[in-house]
Amino acid sequence: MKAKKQIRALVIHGPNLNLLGKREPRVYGKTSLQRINQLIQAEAKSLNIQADMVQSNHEGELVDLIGGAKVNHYSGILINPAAYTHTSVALRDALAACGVPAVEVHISNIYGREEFRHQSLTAAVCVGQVSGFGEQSYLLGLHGLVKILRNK
Ligand code: CA2
Repeated sequence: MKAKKQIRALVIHGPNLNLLGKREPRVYGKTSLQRINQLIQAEAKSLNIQADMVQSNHEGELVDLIGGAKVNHYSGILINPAAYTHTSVALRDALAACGVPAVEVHISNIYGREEFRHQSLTAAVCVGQVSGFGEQSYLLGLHGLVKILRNK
């Protein structure tokens, strides 16, 4: 019998998420990005999958990471596009074309904030979105992504 290929998830953090835990704790909590990555890594281990984390403040670099996911043998993407959620046709096009499923996550509830955050250009080309559960949004999103990949 052929062994099942291990699921590999690429976790992408968008612009300014490197500031987590250092500024605006009332909106984004006190947890640092490093701690969030540790939590994701622990969850990935319990799900028996591999997860690699990256953060970039640069739109083009994010486009390249998304576009390279499939050739780099990732089975799916978990992404917090941060401010680019609301502005980036380039990220939307990259997600639509990348050939692997993506789940969008947000720490804050973007629908309970300023009106310009209510629109996500990227969510429609993702398989789902999790918003408003703090750092737990990443873990919930990872579970959703893995469920979709296991049912494939
Ligand atoms: O709630 C989220 O996860 C967001 O994606 C965070 C973005 C925001 O633009 C989105 O509307 C919602 C902002 C990320 C910047 O994070 C910071 C963290 C600490 C201090 C300053 C910014």
